[in-house]
Amino acid sequence: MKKRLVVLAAMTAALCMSALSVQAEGDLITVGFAQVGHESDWRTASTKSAEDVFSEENGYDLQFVDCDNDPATQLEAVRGFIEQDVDYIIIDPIVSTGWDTVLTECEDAGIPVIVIDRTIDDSDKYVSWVGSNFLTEGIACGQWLKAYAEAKGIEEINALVIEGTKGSSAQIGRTDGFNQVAEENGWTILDSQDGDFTQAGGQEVMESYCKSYEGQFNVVIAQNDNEAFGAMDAMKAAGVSYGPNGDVVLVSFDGNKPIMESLLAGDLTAVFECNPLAAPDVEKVIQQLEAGEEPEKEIYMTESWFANEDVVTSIEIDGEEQPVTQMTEDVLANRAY
Ligand code: GYE
Repeated sequence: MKKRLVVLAAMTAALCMSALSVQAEGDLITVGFAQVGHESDWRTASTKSAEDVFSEENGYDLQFVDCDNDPATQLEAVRGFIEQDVDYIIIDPIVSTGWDTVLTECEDAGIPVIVIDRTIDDSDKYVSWVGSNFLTEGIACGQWLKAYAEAKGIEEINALVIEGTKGSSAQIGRTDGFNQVAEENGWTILDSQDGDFTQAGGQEVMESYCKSYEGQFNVVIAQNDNEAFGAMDAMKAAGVSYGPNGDVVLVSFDGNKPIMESLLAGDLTAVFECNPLAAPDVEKVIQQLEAGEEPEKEIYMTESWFANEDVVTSIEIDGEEQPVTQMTEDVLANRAY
């Protein structure tokens, strides 16, 4: 008899628990995230940031689609989220145009869209954008190079640029920002080609640069970390030395741990950070919407500039003096990604 009671009690408890968890699941906020792909260390950090923030534990059901760098797949993913009637849609737009129709569809379905990282430039039918100022990153790179060349007595700049995915706002901003400073200073940009933000792409572009511009270049600008790794492999194979002790000034954008280790080791000369940990700010936007508040339309991530040497300690951007941090063991140990 006693035993039966215990079993009964246990069954009742189990029933209550499962009722509770059904109820809890019903309360989860469903978020569809159309991510660019998995092309780089930056992207991996961005995805992890979203998975950490939009976890079940935190009250979310994250529907994640890796769009494999294909704009058509990304539009399909967003339409899939509309069909699923998710509560919110996050888009990291592979390219910055071609969005108005699908954003109108989201609007008609009453699903708020939050844009993360790259920008959408042909529609404003989204609630908020959270990301980085890519133009500023490009200008920072240019201003640093100007000060570095002056300090090192480098009289002529003959640069090769390995661009990120063409048509992405990250590529557009970094290219425009750097070109602006290059023009002001009469630098020569020998070539500027698409490395698609991947290591293989960076290597391929650099291999062809090493053949076409042998002995003619003294600066390589890789628009992300992974392209910089690819460029290093290509230069190594071609017998070109790079970094603060080499013949070629090598810089990258992003600043994930692996490249920061290379910066400390003296393989690169400088790195211009782009912070991938935007998901907590996206969550704030969602929580504001849940509370019936109106979030900011644009939210900028903060980022810093890093160099192997302490030759240039600050640069001026838009009239503001910004520090350039020398990479050390300590700085590296404190990096969040
Ligand atoms: O720099 C690159 C990634 O959109 C800022 O995309 C992002 C860029 C980042 O693939 O590594």
